[in-house]
Amino acid sequence: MSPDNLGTYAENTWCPGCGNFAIMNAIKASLQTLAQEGTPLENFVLVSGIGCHAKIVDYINMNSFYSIHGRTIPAAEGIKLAKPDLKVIVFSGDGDSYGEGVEHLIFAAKRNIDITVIIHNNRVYGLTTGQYTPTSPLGFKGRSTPQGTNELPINPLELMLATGATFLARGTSHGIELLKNIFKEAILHKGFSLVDVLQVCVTYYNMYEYYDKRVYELKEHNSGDYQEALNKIREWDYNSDAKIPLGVFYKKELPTFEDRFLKPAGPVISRETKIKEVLKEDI
Ligand SMILES: Cc1ncc(C[n+]2csc(CCOP(=O)(O)OP(=O)(O)O)c2C)c(N)n1
Ligand code: SF4
Ligand SMILES: [Mg+2]
Repeated sequence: MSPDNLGTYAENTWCPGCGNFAIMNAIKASLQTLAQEGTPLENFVLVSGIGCHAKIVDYINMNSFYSIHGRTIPAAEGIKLAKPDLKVIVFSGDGDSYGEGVEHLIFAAKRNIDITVIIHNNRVYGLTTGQYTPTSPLGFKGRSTPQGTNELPINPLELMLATGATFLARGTSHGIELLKNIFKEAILHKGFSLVDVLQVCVTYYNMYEYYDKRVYELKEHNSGDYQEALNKIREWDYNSDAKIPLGVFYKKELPTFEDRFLKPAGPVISRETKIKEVLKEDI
């Protein structure tokens, strides 16, 4: 494991032009910077689900855990609770964590566990060849919906804000400099952080042109104001043709799950002693 060379021997099987390359290059750069600034690479664990996105852990030479579809978050939470000093970074798909595993995402945000979740949100099931996901727009035509979907997408950042996430950001796979900065900030944040990356799947849902025309970077960010963050998050609902804000929407320091769960327990006392104490109080 060396910050200068994080590559592996594994053959890369992503399609040429896939947005996953940008996420991989950005996270490598962020981790290299963090290593130079004093956090050894051994202190990180990368966790992935199942999908095209998940192969990222095969391509980065660091400690990692390949979990199962929809269960990246519980795996990451287990690692964090067993070894709270580790920095745990999850790579998950929109199908993986906004679909099958959404309940885990909600509860991880609710308890503000100190992990970083990076969603490769290509708004399609890439690996299984083009079915719709919770963030596909209304009318999306794919393998399972040849006539177009009849459902509106969810806004995952709105869901995460409502359920208690303390760091929320969005980037795209066409903006690697912004991604590097956001990833680093998300990893350094103490608490549950989620970065929704509009990652383009060139094969099943090529949105490069669409995003390039609409994205803009937020000037003011790092807001800990819930209503302000909500207003920004609602500017684009994953369905409309509105402008798409990128950057950090929300950032707030609050006690984490580990702070509460792992605090030293009081001395163990027997049931008999406890009863005696209670009886004394009654006298
Ligand atoms: C428990 C379980 N359910 C379903 C699948 C089938 N499956 C594998 S990958 C996938 C979807 C992947 O989509 P996403 O998470 O968006 O990742 P992408 O390929 O787009 O990166 C599905 C449904 C599985 N392997 N395991
Ligand atoms: S199918 Fe899509 S997400 Fe999967 S590797 Fe190819 S371009 Fe990337
Ligand atoms: Mg996907």
